[in-house]
Amino acid sequence: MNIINSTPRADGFYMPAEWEPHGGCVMIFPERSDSWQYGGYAARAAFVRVASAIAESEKVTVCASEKQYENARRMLPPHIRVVEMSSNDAWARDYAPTFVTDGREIRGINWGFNAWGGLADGLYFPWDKDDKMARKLCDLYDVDMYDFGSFILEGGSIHVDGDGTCITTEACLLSAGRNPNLSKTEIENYLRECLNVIKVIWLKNGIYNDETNEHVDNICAFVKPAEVVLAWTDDENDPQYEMSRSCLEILERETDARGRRFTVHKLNCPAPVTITAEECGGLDTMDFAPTRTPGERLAASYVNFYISNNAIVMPFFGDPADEPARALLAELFPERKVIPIPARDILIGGGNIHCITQQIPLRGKI
Ligand code: KQY
Repeated sequence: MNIINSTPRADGFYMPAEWEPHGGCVMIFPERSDSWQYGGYAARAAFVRVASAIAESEKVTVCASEKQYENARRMLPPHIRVVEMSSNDAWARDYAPTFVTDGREIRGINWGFNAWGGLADGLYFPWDKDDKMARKLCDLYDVDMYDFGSFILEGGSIHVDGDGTCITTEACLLSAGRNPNLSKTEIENYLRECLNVIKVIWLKNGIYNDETNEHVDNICAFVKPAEVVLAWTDDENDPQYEMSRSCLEILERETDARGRRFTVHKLNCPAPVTITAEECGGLDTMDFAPTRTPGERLAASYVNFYISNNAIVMPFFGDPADEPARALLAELFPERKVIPIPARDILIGGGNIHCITQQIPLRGKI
């Protein structure tokens, strides 16, 4: 693996949209007992369902610790590759490489990772194994790498349309624990250079109580250029209402990199999902303190889906809003089948299906 001392923009590489053809997908097997209840048994079963759904149309690699390797190999079907690789947790979206392409070759980007806010408001310490994963994965896939390790960014905090536009949230990218010495303009310049985009749309916020400082991938996602789904609620008494409303107002007055107005599809959230005392009882403490408290609201959103080569792999929450969400995504992606996965056990960890997956663009032209 070579480290490339320029930028994707300078070299004519860009981050493709998620619906463009994939060569594969990376995931990480969940294990830590302060993130995943009851030792992670149910979370691992849910991850296996997600990996199997994605593996119907692209090569999935699951990274597992030495301790979990045999278990992962046994639980995952044989056509899914399992590699032993250490990590601190299981959020491939956030610390696997962001891949870029020039249409012939793919390269990886290594961002700096500090567990969503470092010593300011990060979610665990240490995070050094997570931070090394992008480099290890570039080596594994034999792709050259851009090293922006001094710039803190997680993959879940950006979405691109592959046509010059990136969306993100101020709540996350301007948070005190990420890049406090950089101005908004300087952060935007990183995104332009690294993702090779022309325009960055800044939403103010994301999903209520989202512990990532409100990643964009839980609130808003492109479904095609100039067309997005936005997590929504009609309940004006829900704090999510003002947050989603603010995003809608920004999207309605903005245009994308090509000057197009956005079509916004409201994707209604499930009724507030809270963690039970029984679930909290299955979580180990972190530094002598509980990681969650009974009744705490979890950041449940249907926007956190993954676009595979032939499917939309989406979370279900056992809520009446599941089916309308499935129907909307089926309408928006008529070429793909929608595969719902019961996702409460992933949500308890603090994210969802998009957060635990990272797509790898196809090498070369199709
Ligand atoms: O991308 C994400 N949503 C990751 C959340 C991390 C939560 C750690 N408990």
